[in-house]
Amino acid sequence: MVGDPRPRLTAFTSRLHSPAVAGWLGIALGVAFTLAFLTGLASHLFQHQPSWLALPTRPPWFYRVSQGVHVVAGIASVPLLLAKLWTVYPKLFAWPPFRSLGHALERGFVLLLVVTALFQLSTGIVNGASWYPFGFDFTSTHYAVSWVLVGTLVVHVAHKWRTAREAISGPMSDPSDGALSRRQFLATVGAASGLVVLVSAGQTVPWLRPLGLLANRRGDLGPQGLPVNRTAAAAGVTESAHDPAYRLRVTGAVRRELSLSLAELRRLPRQTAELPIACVEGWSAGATWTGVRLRDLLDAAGAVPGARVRVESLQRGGRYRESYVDAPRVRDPLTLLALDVNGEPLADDHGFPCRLIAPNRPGVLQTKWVTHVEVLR
Ligand SMILES: Nc1nc2c(c(=O)[nH]1)N[C@H]1C(S)=C(S)[C@@H](COP(=O)(O)O)O[C@H]1N2
Ligand SMILES: [Mo]
Repeated sequence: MVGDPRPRLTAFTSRLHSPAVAGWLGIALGVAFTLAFLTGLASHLFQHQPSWLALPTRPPWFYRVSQGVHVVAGIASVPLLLAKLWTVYPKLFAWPPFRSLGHALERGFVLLLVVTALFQLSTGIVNGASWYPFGFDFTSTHYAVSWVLVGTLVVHVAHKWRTAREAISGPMSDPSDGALSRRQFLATVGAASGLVVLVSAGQTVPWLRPLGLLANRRGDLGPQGLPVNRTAAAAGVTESAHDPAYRLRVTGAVRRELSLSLAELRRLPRQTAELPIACVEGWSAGATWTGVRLRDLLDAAGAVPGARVRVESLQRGGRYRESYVDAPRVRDPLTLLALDVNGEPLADDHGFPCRLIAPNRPGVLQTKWVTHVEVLR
């Protein structure tokens, strides 16, 4: 078509580049992104609990489900976003690029939306694979960009609401001329989205484990039927964990400090709790833990009532060598310093000689190789 004077948009002839297809995909993406944002916000608050916010200890599995929804919504969004970008890409070639200041602003917003959406999905997926090819800190950047994405999304939805509603309200029947109809295209994208969820959700949904082709971890693989995040060797604690001089110390706002050897710790009354480890990287697994209740230990030390604690690991460096336990979790009968998992003494990689396990809490805060509990007022 040399010298064709028609505008460039006519070069895109597929009926799939239609407002109705874009509208339906937009709705699906809107739902998925909203779920991912809300559960991501929850995860942020659980990991960086502000002092004014009490986070419930029940149900014990809440964080596990919330984080599972977060990861599944993100994974489901990948085919939806790619399809949506393909549907609307002729618009990227619209000519002239800007008709007015308003139009320039609108295109700027769409560009920001596309870039932040691609950024969130790609950083989330590489985090799930524990792979950090970028130079920035994952959690804080992923969290900050989520606000930009949501802000841009709100503007975009407000702007497109009417057009999309009109586009999807009419019947969507295409002539059966052999080319893919819009219905078939949407069904295919929906199926692709469902399929990637099915083959990856096994990392967090036990009955989908056999299908977990793309699952980054399987909840039942690893020593004692439980995945390992950081091994004892990687944390540099193999020796100190087996040192006969190991003590669990309870200090701080207490009437008498405790210093217990492993043998003494094992002689204390024991309790059992069924609790999951729910890693922020998207895998989770339930286990049966047996050990000493944190509150019993604090009572034995005569801790001040209503105390929080800082739990410290034998691990010398690293971000997750310590964690804080808020007062409701300290008092919760399910919060243990576990010595056994699934009926055996903890494997080195799961935190031997003792690890924290508390209800409704992200995996990053379930500190392994615990040696010190500091009672805070
Ligand atoms: N001391 C210490 N404890 C830690 C970690 C760590 O790096 N160091 N990783 C945490 C993370 S991110 C998770 S998901 C859980 C995993 O526990 P597991 O390896 O026993 O499954 O341990 C947590 N406890
Ligand atoms: Mo984790």
